[in-house]
This record gives sequence, C-alpha cells and structure tokens, in this order.
Amino acid sequence: MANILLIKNRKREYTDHYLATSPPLGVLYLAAYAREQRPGKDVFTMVDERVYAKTSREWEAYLKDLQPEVIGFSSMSIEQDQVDYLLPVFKRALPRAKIVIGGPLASSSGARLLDDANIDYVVKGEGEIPFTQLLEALDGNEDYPFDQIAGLAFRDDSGKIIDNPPSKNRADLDALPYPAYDLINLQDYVGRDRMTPVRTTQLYAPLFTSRGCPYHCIYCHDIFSGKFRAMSAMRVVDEIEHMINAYGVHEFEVYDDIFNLDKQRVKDISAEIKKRGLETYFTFPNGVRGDILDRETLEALKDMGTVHMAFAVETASPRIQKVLRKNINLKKIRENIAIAADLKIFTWGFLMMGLPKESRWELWKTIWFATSSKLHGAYFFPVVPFEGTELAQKYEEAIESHGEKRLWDYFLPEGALGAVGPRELSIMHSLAYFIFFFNPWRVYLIYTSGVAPFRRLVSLAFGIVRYIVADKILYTIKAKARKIFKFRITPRTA
Ligand code: B12
Ligand code: SF4
Repeated sequence: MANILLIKNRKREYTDHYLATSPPLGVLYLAAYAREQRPGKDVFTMVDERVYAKTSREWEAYLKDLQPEVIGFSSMSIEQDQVDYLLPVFKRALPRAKIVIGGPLASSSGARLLDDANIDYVVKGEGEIPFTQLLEALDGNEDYPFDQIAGLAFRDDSGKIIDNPPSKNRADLDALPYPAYDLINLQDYVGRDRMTPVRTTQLYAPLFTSRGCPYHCIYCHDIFSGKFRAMSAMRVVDEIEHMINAYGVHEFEVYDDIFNLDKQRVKDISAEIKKRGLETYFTFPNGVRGDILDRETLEALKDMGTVHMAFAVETASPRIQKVLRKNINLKKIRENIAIAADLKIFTWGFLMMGLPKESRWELWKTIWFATSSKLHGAYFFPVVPFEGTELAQKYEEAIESHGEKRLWDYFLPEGALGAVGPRELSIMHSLAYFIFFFNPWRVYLIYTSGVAPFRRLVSLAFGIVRYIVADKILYTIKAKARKIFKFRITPRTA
C-alpha cells in the first residue's frame, strides 16, 4: 500500500493577480483514476498550497507526521519559484520519498527538470495512465518497467536521464471516473478570486469535458496533444447530475480549451440538462472558439444556464492571426460576441499585446477591435512565450535579448517580440485598459448585461484602476529594488 501525498503548487513571488484559486482538477483526476485501477492499494492526501500554505518548518513537521512514500507535485511554469523552494525541504524531511512532478510545468519543461536532484520523476502531458503505471512500477510490478511508461522522464541506476516519448494511447474520457472531490473541501474555493472574472459567492465546481485542440496555435500549451477528444453529452451530464446530488453544486466553471468544437455535442448537452430538469449555471472563463459559434449554438448554451463566456480574439491583425496559426475569422467572432451579449451572457475578451513583429498600428487595431465590440470586459495579456512552445523556440533570441532569460510576467509587459519595445508596450497596455473600460459605452453594456449589478461594476472598475495604476507602479518599483538589493517579493510564508 502506498501512502501518497498530492500537492497543488502556488506561486511564491506573486502579485495580486496570481491569487486566483480554483479546485485542482488535474490531481483530483489522477487520484480518482489510480484508485479505480489499483483498488485498496493507496491512501491519498491532498494539500492545495494556495489554500493551506505552509512555512518550510510546518512542511517538515507535516511530512514527518504523514510519512508519504510518494509526493505528487502539480505545478504551472509560473509557479516554478515555489518548486525550487519547497523540494529541498521535502527531500531533507523525507529523503526516501519519491518526488514526482507533473502538470503544465512538467509538460512544458520535460526532462530538463531532472537537473534538480530533488526531483525523481517527471510526468509530461496527460497524467492518469502514466502516474498509475508509475505507482505500479514503484510497487515492483515488472509489467510496468520504468523505461516503458510513456511520458515519464527519470534517472536510471547509473544516473543517466531517460526521457520516454509521450503516449499515443490516451485515457478514454467517457470511462474516466469522476474527479476525487472527497480529497478537498469545495467550500474552500468559494468567494476567492477565480477564473471567472465576475465574482460570485456560490459553490462551484470545474468541468473539463474535452481534451486537445486541432488548431495548433504557436503559443499554446500542448498538454493533451493536438487531437480533440470529447466526453459524450451523456457522460458530461451524468457528471453534472452527480455533482448536484453529491455536493449540492449547481454552478460549473468549464475549462475546456475548445468546448464548442462539436456543435452537436453542445446542443445535446443542453437538451439533456433540460430533459433531466437540472438547475445549472455555467461559465466559460477559458474561452470558446468564438468564430465557429452561431446563434443556434449560443441559444443552446444560454438555455443550459450560461452566464459568462470568454472569447479568445488575441489580435485584430489578420497578418498576426496567420503567424500565430490561430486564424480567427474576425468578422464572425465580432458577430458572435454581439449575439452572446444580446442573450445576456457576460462576455469577456482575451487580447494579446507584444506579438511577433507587432507594430504600433496593429496594437491600436486590437485595442479598437475590443473597444468597439460588445465585449463587457477584456484582458490585454502581454505575450508570455512558454518553454516548449513553437513561439518560444522561434523567438529564442528575442527572449534572451531583453535581459535575463526567464518567464515574462503575464500581467506586466517585461519583454516584447513586437516592433515596439517593452516601455512603449507597457504604456499602450495601460492605455488599452483605460480606453476599454473607461468609456460610457462599456459602462452602459456592463450595466445592462443583467449579470453584473451596480456593486459588481464598481468593484470591477476599482480592480482595473488598482491594477493599472497602483499594482503596475508598485510592482515596477519592487522589481527594480529587488534587482538592486536582491530580496524576494512578498513571500507569503516562511
Ligand atoms: C483552470 C486554469 C487555471 C486556474 C487554476 C488551475 C488549477 N487548478 O491549477 C487559474 C485561474 C488559477 C489559472 C491561473 C493561471 N493560469 Co491557468 N489554466 C487553467 C486551465 C484553463 C485548466 C486547468 C485544468 O484544470 N485542466 C484540466 C486538468 C485535467 O488538466 P491538468 O491540470 O493539466 O492536469 C493533467 C496533467 O497536466 C497532469 N498533471 C497535473 N498535475 C499533475 C501532477 C502529477 C504528480 C502528475 C503525475 C501529473 C499531473 O495530469 C492531469 C490529468 O491528465 C488550463 C488550460 C488547460 N487546458 O488545462 C490553464 C493553464 C494551466 N494556465 C496557464 C497559465 C499560464 C495561467 C496563468 C499564468 C495565466 C494568467 N493569466 O494569470 C495563471 C497563473 C496562476 C498562478 N498560480 O499564478 C497555462 C499554463 C502553462 C504553463 N506551462 O504553465 C495553461 C496550460 C493554459 C495556457 N495558456 O497555456 N489557471
Ligand atoms: S485554439 Fe486555443 S486551445 Fe486551440 S491551439 Fe489555439 S490557443 Fe490552443
């Protein structure tokens, strides 16, 4: 029997924008799948560092008490600072425990992470099958030799790094067990900042009903590989009904990369929810593919209780759309945003700034596209070229030439691949928010959206002002001071 501790990591050095916290679906799937495949063999414990942050001393005491044999650590790339900080603490406390790292960081950076001697195994990409096979291998089951576990990177007995290619054999999504929600308390996530920008105080749960995306944009993660696979409408509604009955959840935050690729599936899900008489609310904060929607599909989404939907426009420049391989039909997405807004779905746009060779004119076009649309809200993200993406490979030189090579900030332009430099980009970035939010048209749209009553509108406006003015200036000062005096920014604990 293995005693397994699963940890959802957090960012160590953070600005307020990195505090969003939603239930850690990835690790909950891992535990559910392993439990099903190895019944009675393991005991799982789950710690979400974003909810229950511990100091290094508290971690040492906790680990010595719990004595896990396997520690599964789930992290995004942006959270690597906390990986670097915590893993030596873990190894010191429990030198014999096996440390496995998975999630977006592992998928992006792969075997390179084994440069850190504290990490024993790296699992790239989709985790259910390789993680369960790894548990078998650690138990000594010879049917699962380490070098045959797809997507696993590890050191062999001689210390050589073995990097197994990812699997072509993926989990059957309809056969996946429901995520192991018994390992967390869903109440812990109520009232916190979350991916859905309009805060509610309702109990909610995430849904991930499809994996993979056929579009292959050059900046995108490829955690689930390009091929699109989806749960059937029945399996999706079964999970929704299970969450209502077992946990009293009626609001669902959908994280799919491209929930609406199969229009018929969307309509079937909506019809099935209606048929079963379920009371449901949905938000799509990770975005839908906005140009392949149509009125009928949007009405089906509205019927099933959709209150919020993000549209990933990224750029209003057709040239850059091609470079990114996103190829959004800008006319169509604008029309669909308007239909959604008219249906009283709170629409949010994702725009990127600082894209390859992006000119001042192209930046203005993007700002104008968003401002003149019926979007209720928008994020203008400075581009972050994540390791492992085509964008990062193609523009490696540009990334290095703007100072030390490290992950740029998602909210504050520190680097730029575009034709304008970081300083100008930063000014345009602030201007984009001002022009977008502080105009009577936007205020009218938000006020009449039916979703955001006045109090929310005011808090949204304060949030944006604080972000552009206070946080940006404060963060810049702190970052400069950090460089000069070499101290860390706001460690929350320890
Ligand atoms: C929901 C979500 C969030 C939530 C929280 C996610 C969470 N619970 O951890 C919030 C809103 C907080 C968030 C924030 C951000 N996010 Co986000 N987010 C997502 C999203 C949409 C869904 C995540 C999810 O639940 N997926 C479903 C589950 C099933 O997949 P999974 O978590 O990846 O887990 C699977 C595998 O990765 C693996 N696995 C995961 N953990 C482990 C652990 C072990 C031990 C093993 C073996 C395997 C394993 O197995 C799992 C099952 O197959 C993804 C996009 C996506 N398609 O996944 C982006 C994504 C994870 N986010 C991303 C980014 C960049 C961010 C932000 C930086 C963006 C921003 N604008 O602020 C912030 C950073 C937050 C921070 N901590 O500072 C990137 C990460 C890229 C990277 N290389 O790190 C992604 C991939 C999207 C993208 N743009 O490419 N995000
Ligand atoms: S459409 Fe979205 S999910 Fe699909 S490859 Fe492009 S960015 Fe990724």
